[in-house]
Amino acid sequence: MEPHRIPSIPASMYYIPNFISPDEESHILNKIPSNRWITLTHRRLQSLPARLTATNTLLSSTPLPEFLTTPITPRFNGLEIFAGAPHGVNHCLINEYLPGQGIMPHEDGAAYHPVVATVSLGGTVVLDVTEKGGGSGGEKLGKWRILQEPRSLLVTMGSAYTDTLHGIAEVHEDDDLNAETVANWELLGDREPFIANGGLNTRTTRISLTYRDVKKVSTIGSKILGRGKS
Ligand SMILES: O=C(O)CCC(=O)C(=O)O
Repeated sequence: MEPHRIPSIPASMYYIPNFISPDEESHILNKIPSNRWITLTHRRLQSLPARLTATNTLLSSTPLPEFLTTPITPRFNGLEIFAGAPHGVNHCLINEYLPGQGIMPHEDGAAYHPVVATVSLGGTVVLDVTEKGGGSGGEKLGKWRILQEPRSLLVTMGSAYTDTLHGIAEVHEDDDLNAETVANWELLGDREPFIANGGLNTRTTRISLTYRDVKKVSTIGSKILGRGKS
């Protein structure tokens, strides 16, 4: 993973362009169920195999559907991304963002093993990463911008997971994109479109697949219904 490490950001975030092929991207986009969207005010999402309970438990004995695992999770295994995770990957959040939609700065928190792997599909977007405040309010907090191209993989772990917030601005265009302002500029698959467009990215619909390992898992609900293994 070392060649993919994003410099200047707290350890560690990694960016891999073209993690999946255009055909694989189309296949996944076609397989996303059209009837499972949960509509929020500023975006819609699907939580698979199930939403977490109020106590951050994954109540399911169903594995992730095939379209979310093949070919992606064997590639995670090859890179040992979730090697230290108790269950490997057991959860995927599918988020859809139309132009002008985003997500408030937040952290992913203690419900998950502290590794996140995000595959981007469709449009390009800037992810804003901010150092968490120490409380006094006086200190200058680190800020970084990560450009996520379609078919790329972004991995966050370590103090990048525990000590930063991430969010996506609700804009129609990301501007001022260049080597000075984009932390993963040198790692991008293709910088030319942004250079040719004066540092501008015009947003189109983007779907992200956020893979994580939920720490607390219970199959009790399915056992009560008689579908458990034992
Ligand atoms: O869509 C993304 O890249 C970010 C998603 C995210 O932050 C989340 O699901 O917690």
